[in-house]
Amino acid sequence: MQSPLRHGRAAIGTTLAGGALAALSQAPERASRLLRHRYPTVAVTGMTGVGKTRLADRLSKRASAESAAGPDVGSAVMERRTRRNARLRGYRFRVVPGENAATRLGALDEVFHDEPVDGVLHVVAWGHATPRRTGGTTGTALATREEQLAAELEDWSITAHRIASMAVRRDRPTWLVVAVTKADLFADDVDAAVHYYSPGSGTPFGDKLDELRALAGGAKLSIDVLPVCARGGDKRSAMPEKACNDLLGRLELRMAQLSGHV
Ligand SMILES: Nc1nc2c(ncn2[C@@H]2O[C@H](COP(=O)(O)OP(=O)(O)O)[C@@H](O)[C@H]2O)c(=O)[nH]1
Ligand SMILES: [Mg+2]
Repeated sequence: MQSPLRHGRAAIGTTLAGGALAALSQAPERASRLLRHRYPTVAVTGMTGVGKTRLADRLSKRASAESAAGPDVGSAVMERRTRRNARLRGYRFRVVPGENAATRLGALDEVFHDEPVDGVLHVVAWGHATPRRTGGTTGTALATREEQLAAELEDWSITAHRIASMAVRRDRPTWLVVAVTKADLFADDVDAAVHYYSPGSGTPFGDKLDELRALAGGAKLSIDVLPVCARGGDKRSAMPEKACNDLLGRLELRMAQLSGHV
């Protein structure tokens, strides 16, 4: 049996049918552009233990599951989170595993090459990453802050290269937000931390950001550095929960601006 639609189209003739078919074949392309506009993809990068999962969970309003596996277990697979709001706008987060796992390379390929993301949230913690043991080893993992900062820098070099090659390949601009998280752990030094991670600061991290900007082209890459924390202290602490929520709110606002949501 013929459907009414097919019947109607046949009756109207080939010209209109051709137009309708053309429109149909463009539909997936338009739908994906609309999806990208409303739900831009965001790569969440940074070394292991730095607070990526926590932050992505907060930003997607998802409660962190700190139960079964324990709180300090790294993830070897890409974590996907979606944030939706009432106005059908949000983000699709892709948390790249920070482990030294083979899956990390695949995940980096995915977010910076195969399905290039719209923006990057690079997470750092001013040397306060939670040390994790590599699979198979025993004993407590301990690292000094200096070692952690050096590890952050090494991790950033790899990610920065990927961002640069993605940015030069595309016409539209890419945004990068360096999220300096765990601010509750250095509440009195937040300005110094933000300075350390800022372009033009002359610090090792700042130098790498300058290099990245020169490689990618200033107009093609916007860079913001924002302090944040995914978990605040109690009321009497230097960074109580409310202060953390304010910082989180500022990060959300900036991401919304960068994504054209506001
Ligand atoms: N004090 C504090 N701890 C945090 C914060 N964010 C994450 N953490 C803790 O740091 C550890 C590592 O966080 P996680 O999100 O798993 O790091 P990931 O390996 O980068 O995904 C966990 O124990 C978190 O509870 C924060 O803003 N402040
Ligand atoms: Mg994680």
